[in-house]
Amino acid sequence: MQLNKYKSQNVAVFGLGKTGLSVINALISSGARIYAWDDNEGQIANAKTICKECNFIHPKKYNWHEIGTLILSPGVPISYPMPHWIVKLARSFDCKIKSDIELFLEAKTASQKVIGVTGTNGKSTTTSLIGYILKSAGRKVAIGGNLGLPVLDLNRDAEIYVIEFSSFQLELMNEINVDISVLLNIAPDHIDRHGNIENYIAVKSRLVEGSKVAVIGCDNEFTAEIFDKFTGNKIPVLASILPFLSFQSSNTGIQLGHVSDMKINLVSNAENIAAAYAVCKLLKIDSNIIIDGIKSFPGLKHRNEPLGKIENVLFVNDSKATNAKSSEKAILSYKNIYWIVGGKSKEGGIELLSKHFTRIRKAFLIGESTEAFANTMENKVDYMKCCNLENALKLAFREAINNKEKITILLSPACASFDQWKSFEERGEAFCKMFENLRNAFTITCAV
Ligand code: UMA
Repeated sequence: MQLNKYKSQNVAVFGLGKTGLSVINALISSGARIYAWDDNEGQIANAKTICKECNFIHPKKYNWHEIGTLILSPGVPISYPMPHWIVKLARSFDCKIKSDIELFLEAKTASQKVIGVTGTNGKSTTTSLIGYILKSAGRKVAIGGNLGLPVLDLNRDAEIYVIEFSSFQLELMNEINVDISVLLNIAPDHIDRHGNIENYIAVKSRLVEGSKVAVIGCDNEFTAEIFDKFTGNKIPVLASILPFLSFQSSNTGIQLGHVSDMKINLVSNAENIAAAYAVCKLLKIDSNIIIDGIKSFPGLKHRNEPLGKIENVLFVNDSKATNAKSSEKAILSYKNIYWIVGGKSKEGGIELLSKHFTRIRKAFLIGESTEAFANTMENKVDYMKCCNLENALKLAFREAINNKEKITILLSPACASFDQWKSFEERGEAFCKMFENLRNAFTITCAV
């Protein structure tokens, strides 16, 4: 992306992860002068090797009167629990604070459309599904944002951009202007960053308010309320009527046929599918192309991802389920579940899942949340404390293989991974590897 507005301007960039590096790259090639910093020395050292033209100087030494804008990374807190020191410093000099997505929105042409997707759960899948369908319809599309590729790294020639917005990114933005917004659902998440659920809801609503038309999931009490209050163009999507997904604006409904026609799980993806359908209809994509796209979409890794079977036992990797609401979707997709659960718990723990405990044959508890989750399960569901994922998988498999019934071993932690892993991806990859090893060992044992 060319950021011509910043040619010959002095711009400060704070945070030198994926976002910061993409911002520097775009600004340097647009002729801006960059002053860059990070709290982590290793990140500065890394950035120095990548970007020779940048000034790596501590912000306290900047001549702030000459710096027009500070570009902040989404991981740097702007308000809660308290504004980061760089935020206070920039504000004391009336320096404008912006996000990479604002730079992107300023630079794109008027004919390039932007679809913004947010919500607590399902936003990466919905973003990817919309992109997948649009691509299959022959549209020049680019997808990115919170799901991985920073927006300024996206192909500049796309006709449509599908961007996943996190609450961190939305909080940073002064102005939001997208063609279509998608708000899927809201459940308590990132409360340590936003202070309380009300602030989190307010931040998520900003995408809806900054769009020409909003597609809003109405199965959820928080988002249904946002739908009711929003006075702009809006389309409700209801995923609760299965297998017919109601698309109320046209009152037509879409029929997806039998669940086995699809690669992704219909139960856990109903809302994502309904929202993607609504967006693609708004973009005037033919219904048959949309439905073919939905059916052939392979899904994303770590999201209710079936890995394979060993005898009567199905293994499912849902490592992305970092809160209870997200795990609920996977739990509702199977019966006879051996549930591997736990990690760094979110507010409320797994209390809201108690009503589904009848689907759980046994829980295998891992991580920091073990004692708290054992208390929630006491006298309600059989459980075993396993300490870590490797033990849990071995113990679950040993019991499941001796059972004649069909069993699903489901890793759906309902927790963040940071107590034992670097990320949910690392946790999911480890689970996939353990499954492969188990399958190989099992095949060899059977062959002998
Ligand atoms: N940093 C500081 N001081 C701080 C906080 C961070 O100096 O107080 C520095 C770190 O040392 C590091 C850099 O800031 O060098 C990291 O910036 P960042 O946390 O904003 O991370 P990026 O690498 O830029 O990745 C971000 C998103 N990360 C976060 O929002 C935390 C990525 O989302 C996103 O994929 C990427 O931009 C591209 O858009 C990840 C995420 O975990 C997947 N998102 C959360 C979620 O999905 O729940 C919101």
